[in-house]
Amino acid sequence: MNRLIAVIAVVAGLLGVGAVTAAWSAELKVMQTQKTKDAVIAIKSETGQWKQGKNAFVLEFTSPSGQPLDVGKVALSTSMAMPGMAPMVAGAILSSDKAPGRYLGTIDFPDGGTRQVTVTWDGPSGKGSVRFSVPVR
Ligand SMILES: [Cu+2]
Repeated sequence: MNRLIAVIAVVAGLLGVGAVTAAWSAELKVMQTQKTKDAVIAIKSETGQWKQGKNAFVLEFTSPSGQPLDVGKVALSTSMAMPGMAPMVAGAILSSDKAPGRYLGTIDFPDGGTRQVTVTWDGPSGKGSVRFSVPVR
C-alpha cells in the first residue's frame, strides 16, 4: 500500500492538484481526533503520520453517535512558528469523497516540525472549527 501512496503523490504532483481518487482501504490509521458538541473530526492516513513532502490523507466528520456527518464546505490549513521569521503556512487540497462527511486531502510540507492545524466547515449542520497539533516527521 505504500507503493499506492507513492503513486498517488507522484500523480498529484504531476497534476499539481489533489486529484486523489484512489479507493482507500479500511486500513487507515487515525492520526488525531477532536470533538465539538456536534461533531467528531478525525484525520487519518495509511501510515498514521505526516512526513516532509507530499502527503495524502482523509478527513472524516461523524456525529457524536458515530453517524457520517455532512458538513458542506471544508478547509484545512496549517501553520508552524519559525523563530525569527514569519510562520510557515500550508493548506490542504480537499475533495469530497463519495461517502458523506469524508474528504480526501493532499498537503505538502517543505520541512518537518509540529504544525498547528485548523479545520473549518460550513454546511447543513452549521459552522465550526477545531485545532489540532500534528507533528511532521
Ligand atoms: Cu518550518
